[in-house]
Amino acid sequence: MVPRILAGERRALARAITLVESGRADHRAQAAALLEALAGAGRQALRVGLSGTPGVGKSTFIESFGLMLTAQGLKVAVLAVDPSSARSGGSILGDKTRMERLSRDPMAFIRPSPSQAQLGGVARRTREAVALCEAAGFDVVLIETVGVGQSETLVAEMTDLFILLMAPAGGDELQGVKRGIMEMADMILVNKADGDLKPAAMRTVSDYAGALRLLRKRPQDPEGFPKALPVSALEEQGLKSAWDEMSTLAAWRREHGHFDRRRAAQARHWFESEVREGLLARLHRDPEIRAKMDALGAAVARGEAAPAAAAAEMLAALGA
Ligand SMILES: Nc1nc2c(ncn2[C@@H]2O[C@H](COP(=O)(O)OP(=O)(O)O)[C@@H](O)[C@H]2O)c(=O)[nH]1
Ligand SMILES: [Mg+2]
Repeated sequence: MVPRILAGERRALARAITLVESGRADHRAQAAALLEALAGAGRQALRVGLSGTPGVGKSTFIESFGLMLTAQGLKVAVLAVDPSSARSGGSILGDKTRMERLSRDPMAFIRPSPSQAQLGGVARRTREAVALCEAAGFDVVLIETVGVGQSETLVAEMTDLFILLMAPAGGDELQGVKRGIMEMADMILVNKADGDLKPAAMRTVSDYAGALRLLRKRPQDPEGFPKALPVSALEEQGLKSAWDEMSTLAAWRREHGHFDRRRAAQARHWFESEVREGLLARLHRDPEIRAKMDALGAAVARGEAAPAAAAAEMLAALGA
């Protein structure tokens, strides 16, 4: 599998992603070995996170932005983090039809999100899918997420650039964007800057530009960043400028060490959450440990053991 992935074979890549998505213990071991073997190639893509509320135009944007990139000779992979898909099951089909041209582009690879309810599992399979796409030689990996719950933080924590896609707002309201999300954004793109919506979009751009200036200056941003820019995914306007700004920002961060520092911190975070999840999995799976948990839990409930002492005994049994 390794040489075929390194050669950029899409079927091998798709199968490898299916492997990392599996929860089976033997598949986990195979996936870990595969990722280890591929890491040696040392390939790196620009990882771009894209978030925005449903209907803002994420799928339309990814299609036209992706096609603009492949036209420049760049290989583009698209992954999705969609914690709602397990419940609604609806967004995958819509995205596929909306990204029809990009999905037929030989320079592009699109992987719809699997139905998986648990956010922790989504994080792991996405991080691993990103690593697989990088090994397969993609230049840009776009990770789309719906702006709900923790999924934005999760995507921001696995990407080099985090982009917020917004719709034109009426008046001067800032669409109730949470401050935390504004602080995570490396760029705000106001979509639908076309037709009747164009004046509102331009006003919204200056509102966000103002709001971004008021936020604390971050060390990972050069002068003038983060920026707010208008785009039209539908009419394919402003996409090239948006890409130029992303490239400028990424190049500056590379030059000043922020890029590698962010990746190093992310890798460490990834490692720590793997350990945490592995320990939790043992609590749930290992029958001996489960039996001990049940016995100690019952003793605590009966008042025969103190919670802290019982927890210490449990942790000792785990070797922790
Ligand atoms: N006018 C206009 N409409 C757009 C633009 N981008 C997307 N749309 C429309 O907005 C709706 C939602 O788009 P979609 O890409 O599915 O949004 P998503 O839910 O964020 O993925 C669709 O009807 C699109 O045609 C744009 O740039 N301009
Ligand atoms: Mg969509």
